[in-house]
Amino acid sequence: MKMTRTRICLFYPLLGLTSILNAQPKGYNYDESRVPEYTLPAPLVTQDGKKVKDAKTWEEIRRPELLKLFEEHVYGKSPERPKTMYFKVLEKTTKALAGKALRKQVSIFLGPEKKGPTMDLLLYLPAKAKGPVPVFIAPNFGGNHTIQNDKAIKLTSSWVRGRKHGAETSENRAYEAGRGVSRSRWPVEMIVGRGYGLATIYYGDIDPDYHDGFKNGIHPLFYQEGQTKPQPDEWGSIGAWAWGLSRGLDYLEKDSDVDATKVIVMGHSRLGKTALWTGATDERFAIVISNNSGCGGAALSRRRFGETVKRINTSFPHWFCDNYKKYNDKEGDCPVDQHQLAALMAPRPLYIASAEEDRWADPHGEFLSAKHAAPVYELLGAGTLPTKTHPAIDKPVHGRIGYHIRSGKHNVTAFDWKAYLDFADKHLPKK
Ligand code: GTR
Repeated sequence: MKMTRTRICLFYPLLGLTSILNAQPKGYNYDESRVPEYTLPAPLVTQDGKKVKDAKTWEEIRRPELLKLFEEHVYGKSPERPKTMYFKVLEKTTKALAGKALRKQVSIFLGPEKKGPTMDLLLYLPAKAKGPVPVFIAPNFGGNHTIQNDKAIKLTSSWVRGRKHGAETSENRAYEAGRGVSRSRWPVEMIVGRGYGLATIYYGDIDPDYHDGFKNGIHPLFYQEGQTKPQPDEWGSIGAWAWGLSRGLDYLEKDSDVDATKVIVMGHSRLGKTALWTGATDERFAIVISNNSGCGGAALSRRRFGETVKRINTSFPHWFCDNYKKYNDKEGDCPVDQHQLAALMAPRPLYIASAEEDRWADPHGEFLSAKHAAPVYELLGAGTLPTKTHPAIDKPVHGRIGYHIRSGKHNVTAFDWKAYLDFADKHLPKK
């Protein structure tokens, strides 16, 4: 699949001019005419060169091959679910949001026998629900208490982003002043009003987001005798956060207020990359949503538009597995690209969303991943992405693959959530 600059240029003018005016890190390419020529690895050709012509070959041969390649070269292998897991209900169902929602909080011990880090899951459910409901699960950046101005939400005792790294000082503890600071990204009333639950976990409870050589967080719990850091093909932080989301689903499966066959994983930015890897590794998730996930998420790496593999591996050396660093400035040598990650969601509904001014994340590269994953959906008879060209700004397109490019910046807004709820309604109809 050879892509040329000329072909891609045809789509790009739709993205509008306003983005040109926005500040982006310097020294990176934001000019579509300078996107290098590249050849995308084919989702539907096996490693030994055979064309995949039926669902069985996809499911039994090609999908496992691709998953393994992403494990070995991009995100690293993650361990199995611990044999014994322990959930502690901190708070039983209580009325919240002026009676519109029910709230629960549960501690999930991530290691066996109550060892290792503990992750707190906050769950809001529609108060009027008559039975188990579909639930969105999405990780948060600042602690569960940042998503709502709700005094009852437990503060995290894990490292908190933006605070001092390293030593365990009181400065690193979560703080009251953070309560509700991210609420614009979490329209809980709208979500429960539409009949869905919302579960969130704080990503720092699983693995703090700074590079300490993997001494803290969940990784050490799984080291072999004498091991001090993950092997080059073992999980980094994104792998750990994704693994934590699967542990969140392990809890949701046990909660009789939740329809665990209808759990939707959603994430923004680095947590959008995480949501995609979660959906790829754990097929229990019914729908996967990537919001502005960019490089190492939905955006095609070979385009080198905005953030590059080298830059991401340099700024965030802990996010991916060490093998991924081999592809710094050598994206074309990587056996996979991100459209194949998107294809790993098939036949489940997948939503990729971009923001017009988020050029660092390469909105067009995010769209192209959706487009080049579509043939796998079509082969499986699962539907498709119902457009070949980049949709207009603020005009969501909802097939089995959904896509929108929202006006504005790198963020999660009510517009995004409304589109996700509409998409979920389409694919998970209420009885
Ligand atoms: C940026 C990073 C992006 C994106 C974002 C975020 O600094 O370059 O890949 O993930 O952070 O997660 O907020």
